[in-house]
Amino acid sequence: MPIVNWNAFLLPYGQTVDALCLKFNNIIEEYNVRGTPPPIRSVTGRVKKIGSILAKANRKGITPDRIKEEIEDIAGIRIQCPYVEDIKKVIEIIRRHDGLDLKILRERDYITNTKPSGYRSYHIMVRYCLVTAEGPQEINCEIQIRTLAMDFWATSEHYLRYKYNGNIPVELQKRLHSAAEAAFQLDREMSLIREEIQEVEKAEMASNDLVDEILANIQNLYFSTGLDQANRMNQEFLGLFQEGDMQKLLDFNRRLGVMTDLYREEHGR
Ligand code: 0O2
Repeated sequence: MPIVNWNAFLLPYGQTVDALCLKFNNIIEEYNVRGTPPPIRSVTGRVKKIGSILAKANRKGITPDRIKEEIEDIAGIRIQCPYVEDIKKVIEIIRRHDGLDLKILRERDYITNTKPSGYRSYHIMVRYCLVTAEGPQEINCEIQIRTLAMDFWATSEHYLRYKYNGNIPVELQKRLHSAAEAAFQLDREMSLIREEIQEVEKAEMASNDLVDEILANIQNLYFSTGLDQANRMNQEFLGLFQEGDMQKLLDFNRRLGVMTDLYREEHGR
């Protein structure tokens, strides 16, 4: 039966996109809390426009009553990874969820098997189990995993494909091919210097965590010993922070802890 109410038809796809975006954003947060650089830089999602659904159905000879079953990317998630190596980590994370809230239907590796256009990306088709008022509903979704460089190339090429109605002029196609090659080289180079960048990233995360901890300890000190002591320590902290010596800040934080503990022991609180 053809779709009559598109809003009602598309609603669970939008909810699936929201649920999956939240899931991957939670994973990013988990890594951040652990102080480990996340393999995901950002997650975006979209529900295919009605016009694109109909055009795809026409192109593939899909009858209106088979759209739900045969167009598997009405819901789509795009995961951008900083480095090529991160793509594998994300694939593993998704595979660990297979059989839980989602089922993996198919995987397509357009990174090893680059498309003739120059397109590189890893696709995982999943069937997501959506919680609805009428009970669980299974919704297909395509997850595209790619690096930032691959993503930049693919979105630009997609615009050009749209502009030229699928027939990109040969000269422009050649330039796109060399741009794809440049993106590939960029990913390789970035992978080679990745460890050095991540060391700095980790140090920055640790330093931010330490500052949060110090400020919380100064606040504790204020509650235990009063304003004067807390003010003095706050001034000292600001001076040390400007110096930017991590070891001095660590020592200072330890001192703060000891001061609060001592005061509490002496005053029995
Ligand atoms: P949109 O507008 O991005 O949603 P198949 O499963 O083989 O019968 P399908 O579904 O076209 O056919 O699968 P394929 O080839 O894996 O493509 C799925 C999606 O990957 C596309 O969806 C694009 O988003 C993206 N993609 C695939 N090839 C290219 C490419 O050469 N360039 C760009 N920029 N993206 C590509 P849609 O529905 O084609 O488009």
